[in-house]
Amino acid sequence: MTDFPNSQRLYQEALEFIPGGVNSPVRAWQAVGLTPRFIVRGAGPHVYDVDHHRYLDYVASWGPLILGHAPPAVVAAIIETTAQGTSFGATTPAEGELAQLLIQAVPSLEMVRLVNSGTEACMSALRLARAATGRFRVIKFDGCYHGHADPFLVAAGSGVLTQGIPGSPGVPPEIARLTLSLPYNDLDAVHQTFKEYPGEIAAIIVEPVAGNMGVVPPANGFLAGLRELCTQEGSLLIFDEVITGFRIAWGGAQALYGVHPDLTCLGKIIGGGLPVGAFGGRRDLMQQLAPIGPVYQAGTLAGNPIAVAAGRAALSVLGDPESYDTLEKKGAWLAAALAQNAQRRGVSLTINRVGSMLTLFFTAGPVRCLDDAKRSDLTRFARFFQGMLAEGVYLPPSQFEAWFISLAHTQEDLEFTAAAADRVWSRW
Ligand code: KE4
Repeated sequence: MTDFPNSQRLYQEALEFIPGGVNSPVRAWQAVGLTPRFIVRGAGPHVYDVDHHRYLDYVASWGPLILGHAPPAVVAAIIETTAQGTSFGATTPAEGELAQLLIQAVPSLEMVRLVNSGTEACMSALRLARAATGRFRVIKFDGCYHGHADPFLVAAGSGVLTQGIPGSPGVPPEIARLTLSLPYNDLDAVHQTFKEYPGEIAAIIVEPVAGNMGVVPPANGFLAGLRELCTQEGSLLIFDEVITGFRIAWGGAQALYGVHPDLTCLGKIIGGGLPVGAFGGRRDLMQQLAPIGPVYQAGTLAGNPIAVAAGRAALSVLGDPESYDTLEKKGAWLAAALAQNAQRRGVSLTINRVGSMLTLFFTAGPVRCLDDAKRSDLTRFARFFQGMLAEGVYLPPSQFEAWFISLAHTQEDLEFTAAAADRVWSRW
């Protein structure tokens, strides 16, 4: 797995035409110090690079591919739909069918609108929450990612309760300071913030299981506490379920934990690997959207027939009641085997897992928030990534991301993964 001349050549070429040679920063593999492998094919649990190496894939396109790569039902739906035309810019029967499926599955959804990405979903949900409440401040949590719209590219202020500062050049300070970024799982900080800004907070947006600082589950009572505070303060609770939606349960985190938000953002799995996002929730809120309401939101390819067909096909396979029990068993087995091998080899790590999403943090832990996650040994993480790649296992190239297990990963694949990790750690 160390010979990859074509990836090296293609990367040098790509650097000429695309910033960093990639269309999304994490794909540049900067955190692991290797040339990114150019992937040309996926099949089941595997991806193949341009130098003909095969890898067991735990990136899963950052979450969408819960069925594995190129599942036959999804491929067939895409081919069949494409033959009828690729886009009409008009409403289609399939959009309504996908909307109804999402509403039936996700407990708090009464209405839903399709968009093209998770970023659009979260950006639109926040605009709607601000319009509906007439307030403009928003609470988010350090280490949670809600796409790259300005209000979310905010670093936590110097003090826990202070206003946000731009997390990227180009984000106006006027926008950033309306965002208050607090420690994840810290309900007291949320309580204090509402006291600091009474009547000013439009919404709390939260990943109900964090995936973007690595996997960090909600502490007992955290989500219920957010729900209670929003209700009593007249603010809206937004669950960003772009990762967790249909990943950790058919109805997402809100079904698993029994806490219902006012608005939900979806993406990834609901597009079956094609660009689909969605946001939805209470009917009284969603009916404030154009064209029936004053809150503007739109999209040329929103509800695209091919993307909708891929999403519907994927969800129809995933809807088998056995799916989540199977995914839970796969996740539990792999986490236990990795933990056992790490302990045997004297490697200090913390494994956080919810269902088929997990992260190995190279720190003694526990990891309950971004500050905990940042204690991870990033050099050890990079060595582990490089070692696993050489063993034929393709992990997310960042300590602060999640591994995703699919229904295509067999028990043999999981055993291979645990054995590969053991071989890597045996050389430390
Ligand atoms: P997109 O705009 O990338 O479709 O979705 C943004 C988004 C929103 N909310 C959550 C919880 C998310 O995880 C994401 C996107 N996730 C990242 C990685 N965890 C996508 C990978 C990338 O940026 O290339």
